[in-house]
Formats: sequence, structure tokens, C-alpha cells
Amino acid sequence: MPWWDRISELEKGGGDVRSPEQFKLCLPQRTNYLYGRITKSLPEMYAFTISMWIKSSASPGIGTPFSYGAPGQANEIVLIDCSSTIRQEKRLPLDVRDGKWHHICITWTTRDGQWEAYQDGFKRGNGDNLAAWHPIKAGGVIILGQEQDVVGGHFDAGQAFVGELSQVNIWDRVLKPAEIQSMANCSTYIPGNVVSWLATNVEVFGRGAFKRPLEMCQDRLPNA
Ligand SMILES: [Ca+2]
Repeated sequence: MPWWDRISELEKGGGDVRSPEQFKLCLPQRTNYLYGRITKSLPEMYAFTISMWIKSSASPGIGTPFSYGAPGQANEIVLIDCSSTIRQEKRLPLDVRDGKWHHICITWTTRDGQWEAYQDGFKRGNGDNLAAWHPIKAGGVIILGQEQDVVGGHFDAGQAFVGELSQVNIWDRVLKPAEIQSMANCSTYIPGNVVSWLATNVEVFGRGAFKRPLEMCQDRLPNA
């Protein structure tokens, strides 16, 4: 079956042997109009974990794979060039620009603003004082591949992500290191309890952006 039939089967929610999370979002050019939009918003959150698979070889930076703009705060959560911004910018010790699939995971809690950054299941850094005691605002817009200057729009090609994204999942708790490692090893798949990666939850915008079935997990591993 060609991939586009498989995707339409995925979106109808049946008929395919693949699991519904086995698709990726491809954003092949740096533009201000190719992006994905997650149709779910976030609740008010006192902690979160965001995890995703990323493949990019963009240089010098990968741009903005993920942004969450909330009412009154367009930069509520932004992952840009492997910095994470929760109203203030924090550089993260991640580097995924080698054109291979990498699993990245950011955890955060309002308690002291503690954060952790994982790449391929290993903790690469942690700290505190990132938006301490400020809960994440509810009711905003999640955009994949663009940075929002106003909620849901005003994108800038210079900040766009180029590459592929998959399994963007969000939880309203801090996942344990073992849970993160098992996802990065492809030994477990844990859908997000706040946002889970389903074709029906991801809208694609712009001619040239598309969804495709994801390669098997082995192909995503760095040494495959
Ligand atoms: Ca911007």
C-alpha cells in the first residue's frame, strides 16, 4: 500500500497493521510556512515532560522543533536550537545535528524550576531556577517546526526547524530516568497523558510539509 493510503488509513483510525504512533512529520525546507500544529492544547501544568524523536542536519542550528504559545505569553515553552525557553532562555546540552534520529527529552517542575535534558536516554544536563514557581499556562497553541511571535503565528524562516519529527509526547509529570531510557532504547512506547502522538492530533500546513509512516525503530537508533 503506498504511504499516502497508509496515512489516510491512520487518520481514519483503522485498517493498518502499524501502531497509530508510527508516523513522522517531515519539514524539508526552512520556510515560514511549513509546520505542524497539534490540535490539543495544554492544561495548566506544574510539571511536564516533553519527549520527541528528531532528525536534522541543519546548520548552524536546527531551529525550533517545538513551541507553545499561550494567551498573553507567546513564548510560554520554546525549544530552539536545543535551548529550552520557558519565558527565559536556558541553553541545553543537546546536539542532534548529525542527520540521524535522536530521542530528546526535557523534564521540568515548577518546584525550584528544576529541569533535566536527556539525549538518547542519557541525562546530558540538569539545573534549577528555570521559571521557578510559574505554572505553565493553559489553553495555548502547540506548533511543530516554527517559533511563534504571536500565538499560532508570525513565524520567521530564520527560526524554523528543518528535518523530521516524531512521537512528540507530553506528560504533566516528570518521567523517571528509567522510563526515558526505555523509550530512547525503543524497548517501550509510553504515550503522553496530556498530548499523545496520533495522526489525528497533528495537522500539517504548507505545501512541502507532510506526514509519512515512520521507519521501524531499529532504523532510528544511532548505530543502526
Ligand atoms: Ca520569532
